[in-house]
Amino acid sequence: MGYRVAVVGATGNVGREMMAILAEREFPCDEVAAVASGRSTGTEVEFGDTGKMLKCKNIEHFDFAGWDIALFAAGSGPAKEYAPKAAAAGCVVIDNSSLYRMEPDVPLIVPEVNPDAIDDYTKRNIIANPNCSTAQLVVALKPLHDAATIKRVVVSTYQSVSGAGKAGMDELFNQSRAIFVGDPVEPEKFTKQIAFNVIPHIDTFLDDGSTKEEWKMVVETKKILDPKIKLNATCVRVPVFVGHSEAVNIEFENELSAEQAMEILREAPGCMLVDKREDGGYVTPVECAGDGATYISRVREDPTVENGLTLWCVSDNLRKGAALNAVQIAELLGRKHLKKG
Ligand code: 11C
Repeated sequence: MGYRVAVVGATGNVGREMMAILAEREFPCDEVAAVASGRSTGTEVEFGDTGKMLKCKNIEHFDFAGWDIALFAAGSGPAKEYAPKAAAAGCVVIDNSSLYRMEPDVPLIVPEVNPDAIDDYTKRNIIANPNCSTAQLVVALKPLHDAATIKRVVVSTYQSVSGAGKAGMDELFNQSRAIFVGDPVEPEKFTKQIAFNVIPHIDTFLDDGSTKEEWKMVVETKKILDPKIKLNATCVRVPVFVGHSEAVNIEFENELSAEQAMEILREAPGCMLVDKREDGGYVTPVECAGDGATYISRVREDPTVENGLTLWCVSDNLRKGAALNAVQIAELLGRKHLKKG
């Protein structure tokens, strides 16, 4: 016997990836429901590449009783309204929005990093999925932290437009075309032109001059990996469709050579080291799109600090940064708690 799984936000970028990944990984589902807003009721979505079409059900009338797991990818508004209802009906919610991540009684999980934190899921019946830029970062940091204890991280991100949903992808496409044909460019989703440009601003501004995306990287890394780690982030939107990249500078308590770090990263769960130290011997977003690993390249010592390393990491933000991590959480939940299948 398998699980009954509802995907909430099934028509969005992340919801569609959730469907694809459930099918690809042969998650033991007896039944899958595609759930969406009233606007999308009746819209058909494919369950992965199986040819099986699911008609979207309206979230307003969906009864979560009898469903084991709900993967929410509908944003904070629907998560606020419907996740507690689903949880109260006995369905475990794995939510991709930022709403519950920092609640002390909601586990925030990256299975390669803090799998045991999932044991607290019963407090609310809600588990949070981290922000995409945090997920890939902590996958890369965890094995290095275990080896030499990280004190401080300085990270600059290069985040693709798919992080801003389908509207972000459409805006990059339409602006690129407009520039080629000489039409005017009018930013809508982003604050400035994104085609052939970079924008040092993701999410809202906070009082200290940082952005909420940068704040999320700080607090989520602390919650998932270690509250003692100091982190400074600059988050930048770049004209890439899928795949977030990060330039990461790390200061350790103890000595760790680049050679030792590469040895560790070669074996670390979720990591794929590609570091040939030659032209093209590194990974870019185009190559990681559609894949689940966090690719790590350009590992080198930083001679300006004691025990410092710098590296480059890239991952598919819709997969490890969102849908894949959520399905991995569901698999972990199944293995540790909701045994079926
Ligand atoms: C972006 N990281 O690239 C964001 C998208 O808190 O889950 C995901 C926002 C979040 O725009």
